[in-house]
Amino acid sequence: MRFDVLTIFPDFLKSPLDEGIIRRAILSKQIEVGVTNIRDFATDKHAMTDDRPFGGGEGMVMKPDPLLAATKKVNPRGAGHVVFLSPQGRQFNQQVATELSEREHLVLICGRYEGVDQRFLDAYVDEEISIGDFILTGGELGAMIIIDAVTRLLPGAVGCADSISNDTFSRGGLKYPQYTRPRVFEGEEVPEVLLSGNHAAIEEWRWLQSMRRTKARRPDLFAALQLTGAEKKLLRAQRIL
Ligand code: 9D3
Repeated sequence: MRFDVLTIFPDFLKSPLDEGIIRRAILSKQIEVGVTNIRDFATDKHAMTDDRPFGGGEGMVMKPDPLLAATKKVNPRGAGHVVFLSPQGRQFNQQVATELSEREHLVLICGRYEGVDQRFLDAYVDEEISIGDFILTGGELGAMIIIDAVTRLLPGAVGCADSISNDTFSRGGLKYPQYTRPRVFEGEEVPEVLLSGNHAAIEEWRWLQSMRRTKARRPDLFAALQLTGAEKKLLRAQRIL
């Protein structure tokens, strides 16, 4: 899979692409990541990528022509899926990550300033994606989040397939609490069941912990769980349901 990021701050992406699973995915050619400086495609002598809004008002707007030239450079046949990172976009989540992971080429366009000329968005952007309801200074970290979440879904990127199928959002509940050595930390013991060697008991304890947590912290996820009759009975016995 190939990602192309268009940005006026290419260095923003450098170090997160050079660590851990993403770095390994690049080295093993699972993914290719191109980072393109939009400023290199500016046409005027000052290499301006933004200008004042028609109609007046605060802030600057990204000019459409440098964005188009940069987009044509990385996506000459228009075959890639072009995403504009924007607070106005559809909200990114695990489902969107899965969907994007089925594409061969993603072009991720990062805005700065107050926005991008609408004529570029209308003609060359397939969809706008927001990473959540908070205000960032630009789309670069959003693009990085998409690269990160999508890459780990690609076959072979994460060590064992198990760690993906056990993910919070694929099973529908939050992760149970985990413990490692030492057995006593600042006077606090590890829950006894985890030392029992009784794997059925451990599995049930973990599932109940997961359900308790999900209900307390993410009532929205808890309400959406598809529970069997036996599971509901267990939850009632524990006063979780
Ligand atoms: C004072 C700024 N704004 C008025 C409320 C508009 C605004 C413009 C540009 C707000 C943020 C930004 C920069 N943000 C992004 O480019 C961005 C973003 C975000 O801010 N939140 C969540 N997802 C994304 S994806 C891109």
